[in-house]
Amino acid sequence: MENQLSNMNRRGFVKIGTLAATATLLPGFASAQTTAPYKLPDLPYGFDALEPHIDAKTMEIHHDKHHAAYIKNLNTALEADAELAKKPLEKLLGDLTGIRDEAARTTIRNNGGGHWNHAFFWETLAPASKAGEASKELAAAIDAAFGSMDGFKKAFGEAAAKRFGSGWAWLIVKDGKLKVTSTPNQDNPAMEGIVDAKDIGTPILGLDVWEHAYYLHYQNKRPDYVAAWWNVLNWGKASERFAAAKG
Ligand code: MN3
Repeated sequence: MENQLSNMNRRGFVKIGTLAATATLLPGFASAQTTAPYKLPDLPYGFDALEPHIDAKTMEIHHDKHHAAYIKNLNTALEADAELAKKPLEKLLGDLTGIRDEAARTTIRNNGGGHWNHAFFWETLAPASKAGEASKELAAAIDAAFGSMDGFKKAFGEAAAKRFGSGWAWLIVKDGKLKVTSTPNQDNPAMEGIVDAKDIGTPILGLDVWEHAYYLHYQNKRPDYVAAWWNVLNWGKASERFAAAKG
């Protein structure tokens, strides 16, 4: 359904050639503001809640400095354009090619993507004691797509390890099926016309593989960070997102 809507609007966009809003493939956030100016959302747990898998200092710098900087830059760009500022972030990111000014488009791509991806990432994590399990439906879809949970973790870990430089590994729903992919920088699976068509879909999980996400504790050992991440993955949230994406 969501995908059909997206295709329909994409055709509409091409046909009428206006800034018509495309359907967003991004789930929203319960506590998020819908339009600018954006504020840094609180973490849903303490900085040290993910220890020893993700250390407190990394979480503090990642949230208070990196995420805060994306928001500041995003707000600055939107202050300069009242029309863009009225659009919800999910719509801006889903229709970046509709932003005519190249500088604004680049800033919103990098910093709007940075804000959205990090807000999504914090909610993707949970203390190990609260990580839970995949719903029956999500577990069955993982088995169908990857053969087993281990098969999924292997595919996801490879996507995370092979992403050269900075970026994200994703589990997305595309055409009703689960798929692993990755994007560079702060791009995400809603950026139609920006990222490769094969990477477009509704995100269920996202893993930040920028060095700032792990370097203090793991240094160059990105695969160790990815392996530890499974311990603090919020399966309840992933299952909710999957149910919503499947409609
Ligand atoms: Mn980050």
